[in-house]
Amino acid sequence: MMPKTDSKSNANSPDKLAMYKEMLFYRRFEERANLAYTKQKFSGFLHLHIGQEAVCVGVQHALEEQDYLISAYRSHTQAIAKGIPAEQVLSELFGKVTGCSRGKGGSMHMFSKEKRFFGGHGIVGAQAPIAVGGAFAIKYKEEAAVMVCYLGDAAMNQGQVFEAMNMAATWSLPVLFVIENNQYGMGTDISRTTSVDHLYKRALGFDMAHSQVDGMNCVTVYEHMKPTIDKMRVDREPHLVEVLTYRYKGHSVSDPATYRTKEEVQEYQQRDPITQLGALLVKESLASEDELKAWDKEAKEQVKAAERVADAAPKPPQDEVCKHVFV
Ligand SMILES: Cc1ncc(C[n+]2csc(CCOP(=O)(O)OP(=O)(O)O)c2C)c(N)n1
Ligand SMILES: [Mg+2]
Repeated sequence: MMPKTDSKSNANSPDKLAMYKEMLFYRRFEERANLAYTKQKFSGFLHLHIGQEAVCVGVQHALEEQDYLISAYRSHTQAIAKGIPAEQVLSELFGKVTGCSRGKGGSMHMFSKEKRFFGGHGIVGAQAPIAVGGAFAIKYKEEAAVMVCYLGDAAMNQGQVFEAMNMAATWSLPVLFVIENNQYGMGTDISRTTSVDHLYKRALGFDMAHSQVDGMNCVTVYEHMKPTIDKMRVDREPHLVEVLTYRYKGHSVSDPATYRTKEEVQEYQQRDPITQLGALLVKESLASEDELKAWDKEAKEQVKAAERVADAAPKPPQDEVCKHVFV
């Protein structure tokens, strides 16, 4: 029904074929979600991750099943990568009872306790203190896991993120802060809101390990994350990685993204993570052009199949309305 992210990659030989197919699937998934939105199959918010696929896949290949992940609202594909079936993510978008949050969370609130995916958070930066709490639990229970906390560049200016990072560093908690620097917080360029030129420098204030990586290249992301995470499993210290990436679409479906130039978008598209890895596969004779085309067709069919499941699923019954809510 859909590709399952396997973690067979190791530092010497990343599973490039799996990475390629997964990125392709996520691209087609997001395009289909966008199409479904324009057909008014669902409403509310929709933030797409198109252009940022290499981050999600590169990180996931460096993780193990016991690891935890928490994110913001641009997280459909991160949820699938962590093991939530694509049809459950689509069902959640469509408000169906079979959605991973029983159809009550929608686009911004994917969740699975079983798959250790702790959201989907709509409040910018809100996932950081939760990640640190989760990392404390990992340490307290002596689990061999790490907590990955995705944050956007704009989230790096939220007060609670500073507090969370300070606590993670002070208490030596195994949380990996992955900053997806796509240069914009909604329509605002990062340089207009942020004092530092590189976001990894923020870690200096907490004496926290830090690094930076090209987020347009999946293999590079993986090769950076794997030793970083492996080290964290041993030393149980936090780490901040700034990942340089780019979103091709607007902030959400209602944003025409007029605050940036066409040339800027094209510049990144020339380094498209899927095209880049496809070219590498062909160059290394791991795949032919025909195979790349066939996999694209396959990915589109897999997404359509997931959509059929979501379409056929029922809406939550009326008596569900007041269940699993605080107030
Ligand atoms: C506390 C808070 N302030 C403002 C908002 C409105 N808001 C939603 S997304 C967003 C931009 C966040 O950008 P970034 O962290 O860079 O993530 P990206 O959207 O680029 O993935 C803002 C300001 C919010 N949801 N929460
Ligand atoms: Mg951003």
